[in-house]
Amino acid sequence: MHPERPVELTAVFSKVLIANRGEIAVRVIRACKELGVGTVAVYSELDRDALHVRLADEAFALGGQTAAESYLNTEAILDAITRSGAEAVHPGYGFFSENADFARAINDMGVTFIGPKPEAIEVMGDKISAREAAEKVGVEGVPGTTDLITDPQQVRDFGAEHGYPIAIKAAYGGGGRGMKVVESEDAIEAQIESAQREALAYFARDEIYMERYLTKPRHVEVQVMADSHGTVVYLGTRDCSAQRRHQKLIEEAPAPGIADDILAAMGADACKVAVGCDYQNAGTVEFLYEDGAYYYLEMNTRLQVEHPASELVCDIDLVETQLRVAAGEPLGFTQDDVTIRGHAIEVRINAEDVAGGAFLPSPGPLTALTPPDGYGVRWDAGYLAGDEISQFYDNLVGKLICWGKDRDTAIARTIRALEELVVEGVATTIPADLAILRHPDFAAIEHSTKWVETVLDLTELGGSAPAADTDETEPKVRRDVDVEVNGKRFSVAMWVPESAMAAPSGGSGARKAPKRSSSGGGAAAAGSGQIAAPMQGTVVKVNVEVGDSVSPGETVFVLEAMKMENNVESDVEGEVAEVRHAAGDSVGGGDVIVVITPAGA
Ligand code: MV4
Repeated sequence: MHPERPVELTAVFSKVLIANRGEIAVRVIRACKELGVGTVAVYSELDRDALHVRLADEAFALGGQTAAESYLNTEAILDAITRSGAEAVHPGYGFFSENADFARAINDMGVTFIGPKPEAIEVMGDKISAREAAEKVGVEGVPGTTDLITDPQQVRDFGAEHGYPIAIKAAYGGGGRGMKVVESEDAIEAQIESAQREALAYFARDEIYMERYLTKPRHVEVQVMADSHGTVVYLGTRDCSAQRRHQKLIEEAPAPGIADDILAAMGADACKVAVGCDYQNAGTVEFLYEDGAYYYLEMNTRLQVEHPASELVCDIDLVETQLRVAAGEPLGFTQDDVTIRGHAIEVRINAEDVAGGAFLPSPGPLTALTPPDGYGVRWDAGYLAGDEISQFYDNLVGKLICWGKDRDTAIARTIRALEELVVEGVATTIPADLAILRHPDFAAIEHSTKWVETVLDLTELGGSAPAADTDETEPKVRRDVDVEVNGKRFSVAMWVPESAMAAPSGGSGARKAPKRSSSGGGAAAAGSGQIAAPMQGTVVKVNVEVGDSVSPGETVFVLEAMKMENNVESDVEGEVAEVRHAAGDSVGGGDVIVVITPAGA
């Protein structure tokens, strides 16, 4: 769909530096190559041989292993830009993509930041000014206030007027951290305290504000694109409601089951917000959608992970367009030229072990990786077979994006392609992805942002092939299995690699494993009063003292783990006999924190 635009054979830039790694660096490098643009990769010590480095024309070492030492090392990246002579920098997503200071530093060097102006990044950088920017152009958020909460009375007053539940959010937060739900008046103080503590821990600022809490919203977002000549368009919508703990699992475009006039109004509102902050380049305006109404949430001032879903239904290469508008080209089309055709589904394949619904990181070598193909199938990955997923970075292995003439076709195709995809050496989220795609609620669009965590049962999931390891040096363990021969049962002994005992090995796909407790190794059985940490983490607060009476379901301590605060509850009625850990202690999964003597024991 590029009407009247002649194919531009002149390179938009002579050379672009990609300040990122993995899948998105590869995506940008490919787009540059197609435009005849030279590519410069940067890499950490661990990424010396990574795919993005292999594909780029040139590569500069940043040194370091962790993200902070490498891809977030401003000085090293600015130095690579200077030394490479790159004319422009693409930040990808994450890392420096939404850092106004970084964008400004690049612009000050006379180099183009492929993204919005620093001022737009700043306005959208905190939720309160982002909300005010939208209100200024008449786009409404969830009913609430942009005033900071300084007194619990403000929340009481808001509750009296709008009712409960109320969401308390971190003003300078993101990714759902620092958001707490107040179900009733008596929980106000505790939730304020908890929201502030989480906000302070993650964002080093504890300002909070409030909104009405929507109990079953869908996450619907609008892709926008703006050139430097005042043209702003939206390139359809996406639904990203299939998520767990703020990690998106599956995204689709367009947002399904929402009337066309509502989607069009949302698109128009997204463009208004973009115009209001003098936006340029690609951006995403997020909304919550519930019961036919939508509410502005925030704007992400970067290209997003899920951008390919929009590309497939709009037939527009978003990265190519980013490069062109950053180089000053006009968009060359208007809103009327944008049409949505069919349906696209993107599945994120992360190196995580979903067994028992745990989603534990599973770094390691990709001993095998065979992507699917066929009609309507796209595979965007940062790795090839033989590459390694490092524990130090995001563990996204790749994204499978499937197009279909309608949503049902796209779902069927995505399932088919996922069943073909072979990933070995690391566990992946494929079993969870399949569970979502095969679920009737997903087919019927009856899911919400809460659905994966509250409705979908992942506890029966097995792992997905941590290793098809036949390494003879690996210790073997004896395992007795029952077999049936001619209708008769025999128990036979097998010697299998130790790693195969941790999770079933073999190909990808959903696989049944013995039901596992999600509370991790060594955790106490229900009702014992031995209240353990469900996973490795840091105790942020212990709510009880020796001698206290507790009832089942009462929060006895708060554990910060996997970037979230988790309330750990008593499983019995009884009296606290021991408190083994205090706030600040690092604890392992299964460590008993509080011992409760059950009543009557
Ligand atoms: C909400 C909400 C319900 N009501 N605000 C979480 C992340 C942050 N960006 C906004 N979030 C939410 N804000 C009100 N007033 C529910 C969520 C929410 C959510 C939003 C989008 C995607 C996934 C989510 C998962 C849980 C909660």
